[in-house]
This record gives sequence, structure tokens and C-alpha cells, in this order.
Amino acid sequence: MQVFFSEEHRRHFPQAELNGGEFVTPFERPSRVEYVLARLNERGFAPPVAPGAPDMAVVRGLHDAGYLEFLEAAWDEWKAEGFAGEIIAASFPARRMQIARPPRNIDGKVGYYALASETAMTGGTWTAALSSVASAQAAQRAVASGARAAFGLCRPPGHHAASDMYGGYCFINNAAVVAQMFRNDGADRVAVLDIDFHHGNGTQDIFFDRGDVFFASLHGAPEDAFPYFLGYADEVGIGAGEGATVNYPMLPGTGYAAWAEALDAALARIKAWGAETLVVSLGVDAYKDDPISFFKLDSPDFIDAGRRIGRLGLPTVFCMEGGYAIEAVGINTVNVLEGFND
Ligand code: SP5
Ligand code: ZN
Repeated sequence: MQVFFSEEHRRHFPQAELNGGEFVTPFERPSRVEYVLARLNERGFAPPVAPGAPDMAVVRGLHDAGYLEFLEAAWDEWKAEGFAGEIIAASFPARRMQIARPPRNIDGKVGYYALASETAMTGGTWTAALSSVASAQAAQRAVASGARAAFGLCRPPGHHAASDMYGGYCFINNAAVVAQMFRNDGADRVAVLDIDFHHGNGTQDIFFDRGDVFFASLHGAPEDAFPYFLGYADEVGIGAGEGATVNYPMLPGTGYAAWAEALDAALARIKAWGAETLVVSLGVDAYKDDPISFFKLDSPDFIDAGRRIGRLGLPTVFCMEGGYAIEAVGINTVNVLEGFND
């Protein structure tokens, strides 16, 4: 399986994440991918290939124009305002406030476009986000050209990013872009399977009213887990999208038996729906020692999960999402890919 990866991810390395009222070193850090690269190499995968420039037409098709302009200019505007720190959202349009009017002031714009304040941006964030989606796109092209599967080792991740919102460490929705590219290439029905511990709120939101892209997510129940405000089982899509979204929220302490049952249910739904191609949002934060999550999967479970996904028999693009137990991230990620290859 070909792996696509850009060194440009390093340009995104904020020093701060707001966690429990303290600033900590972000859980989503550059070293995460070093462990994945090391394990891929150890376990016989071919060296990763650097992607070319991103295809911005697809990105612009899914993301709001004002949002993309904001991401590109945010750092310059933040500096011009005289702020000394990293970009961190502080003021949000909450209930009954204006959501149709982005403010002019950069501090206001940051809050307008953020869905959470834990994710800081710096001068290199936009470049890194573009390189991340470029890796996803290169993986899609490999599969569109006939490969059974490919892996976009994306960093920063993407599944929390909606058309016009960043947060949860995500800026551009890589998996959504891949799904759209398969549609543009002529696939009538594309499925996104999100196995990251966190609900893929951005992906769900982008495709919620569409009947051509199926979205299935296994995640920590919103009552208990970030992003808190989406991911309930009764969210099933709307309009043409009704029935093309399925959520499997699970409680703290969930182990592999229950998780695998949800995975099988999700895969059965994807199959019954008639998906022609599959995009996997591959987070490995369902791991038992993940520092910000509460499922109890062990490393061998990820091999089994990969096998089950592989048995669907669909052309598949994997996009890296979360996973913060740094050393195990490599093992668990490669376990999924190897299980899939079995
Ligand atoms: C891509 C991805 O996995 N994003 C996850 C973003 C989660 N950010 C907020 C997490 C807050 C968790 N706080 C729990 C601390 C437990 N020590
Ligand atoms: Zn996650």
C-alpha cells in the first residue's frame, strides 16, 4: 500500500493547547507522524511519496470561501493587531447571537470560525493544512488509478473541520475532500467510515444533506466526549441525505467487543447502501492508553479492525486523523493497514 506524506506538516507546531484550564503542549504534535513513519518502514511498507500541490478546486468546493480566506490570512492579521501569542479563539457566537456576520476584527473572526479554543494556529498552519490535504488527494489519485488502497499520512488531521469551522486540531477536511474527488471521478456512491475516537462532526456536517456520500462514525458519546455537540444516534441525515448518516456513540470504558460490534454494524450499513469506494478516517485514539480518550482497544484489536474493513472489498483511501499515545500511534496505525491487507 502506497503512503503519501509531506514534510510540510512541521510548519504547524503550536506551543499551546488549552486543556483543563492550563496551557499544555498540544497532544496533536509533529512527532506523532515520526512514529507512524518508523513503523511503516520497519514493517516493510515502501517509502512514503511526497504529494504535489493541492487541488484547490475540490477544497474550495467543500469549504466556505470566507473561511479559507480567513485561514490563509489569519496569522498576518493577528500579528497586525499586535497580538504576541498564538491564535487562540476566545469569543464565540453562542445561542441567539449573529452567525451570518463574520466580524472585521481578527479576534472576532477567530471566534467566528472556531468550534473550540483548544486548537492554536501559528504562521505555518495554513501551509501545513494544505500539505495535509495534498497527501490525502495523492492517495485518492493512487486508488482512482487502480490501487486497491492507499494511505494519506495527513497532519494536521481533518475530520472536525466543517465547511466553515476549524478546531479539534483540524482545518481542512481531508477525508471529505477525498470522498468528493471519488464523486467527481464518477463514483455514484462513496462512503466515509470514521473510526477516530472523536465524532467526525465536520465530515457529518458537510454531507448531512447529501444522498451520495454515506457517513458512519464510531465515537465517544457526545454526552461525555469532545466535540460534545454532535454525534448522537438520532442524527441520520436530512433531505436527500436522510438515512445516509449513521452514528455509533459509545460510553466510557467501551472495549473491543462492543466496539467491533458497532464496526460490523457500520460496515453492514455501508455495504447495504451500495458504496463503490470507501474513505476511512483513521484515528487510533480508541486505544486504551490514549491520553484524551476513553475506549479500551488494545493494539492487536486494530489488526482485527483492519481485517474487517478489508473484507468489505472496496477500493479504500485511509486518511490519518487522531491518536495521541505517541509511540503506540505508529503501531496501531500500521496494524489497521496490515489487517486490511491480509
Ligand atoms: C482529530 C482529533 O482526534 N481531535 C481531537 C480533538 C480533541 N480536543 C479536545 C480534547 C479535550 C479532552 N480533554 C480531556 C483531557 C483528559 N486528560
Ligand atoms: Zn480523535
